[in-house]
Amino acid sequence: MTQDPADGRVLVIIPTYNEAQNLPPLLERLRLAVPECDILVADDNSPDGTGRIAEEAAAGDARIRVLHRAGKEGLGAAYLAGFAWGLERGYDVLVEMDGDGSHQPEELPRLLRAVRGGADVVIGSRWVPGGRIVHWPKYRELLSRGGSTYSRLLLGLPIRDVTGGFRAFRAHVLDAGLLADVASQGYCFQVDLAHRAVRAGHRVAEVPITFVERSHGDSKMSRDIVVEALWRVTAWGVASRFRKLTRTGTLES
Ligand SMILES: Nc1nc2c(ncn2[C@@H]2O[C@H](COP(=O)(O)OP(=O)(O)O)[C@@H](O)[C@H]2O)c(=O)[nH]1
Ligand SMILES: [Mg+2]
Repeated sequence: MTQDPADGRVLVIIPTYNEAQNLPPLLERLRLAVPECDILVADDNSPDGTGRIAEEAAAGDARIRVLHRAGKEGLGAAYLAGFAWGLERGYDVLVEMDGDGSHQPEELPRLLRAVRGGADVVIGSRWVPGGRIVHWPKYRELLSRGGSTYSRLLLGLPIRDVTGGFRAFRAHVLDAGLLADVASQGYCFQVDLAHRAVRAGHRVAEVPITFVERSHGDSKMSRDIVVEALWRVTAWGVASRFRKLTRTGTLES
């Protein structure tokens, strides 16, 4: 019998910037919820000492490793470095998970089950039936729902939670072709990956999650991140419409 990738080695990548209070309880919960996974913390030299705290956790658990990056370069760059680290080491499944406790480790087995069920990419989704948000301010909900709907319609994606960052990928999805020239830095990195995965013909599934807003520290969401997402998604949407039109010949005659 061939081994299913989801029964293989799983690497959970956690990007962190100033998550000193959130990281230790998260690592404990993750260890309990998915004892067999390895964990990579990708820290951007957090001023609050998150990198040192991650090292302390790694000293007591051989399955935790820390990628120290020179400075804050955004979520996308931290994930790209984490993916490269995991792919070099032959992991079968790579998981994205926030370091502030919003993504619940106890729900990760459900994502991994969907990988085992045949999906190439599994998105933990707030906006499918059964998905929930807890303690999120109304403006964040509206921004997130609006961002997902805009991206879904403009890019023609069969995905409800396009911006969600709790995901599991079969390793083969994250090949050099898929990741070539990814320039998105902030949260539109997630839209970018979803768009690329759908265009490459991978099977993308969503499973409902309960997203719990952080109780410590600050969100790194900023106006710049929203503006980046808006202009990039709009540019991709226009480009893909243009491609469709030229394919059908409507622009050529
Ligand atoms: N390494 C790294 N992690 C980041 C960066 N920006 C955000 N993060 C992490 O990405 C995750 C999600 O960020 P968060 O601020 O909670 O975003 P929100 O949930 O949308 O408000 C958290 O674990 C952050 O620490 C960054 O520039 N570098
Ligand atoms: Mg958060």
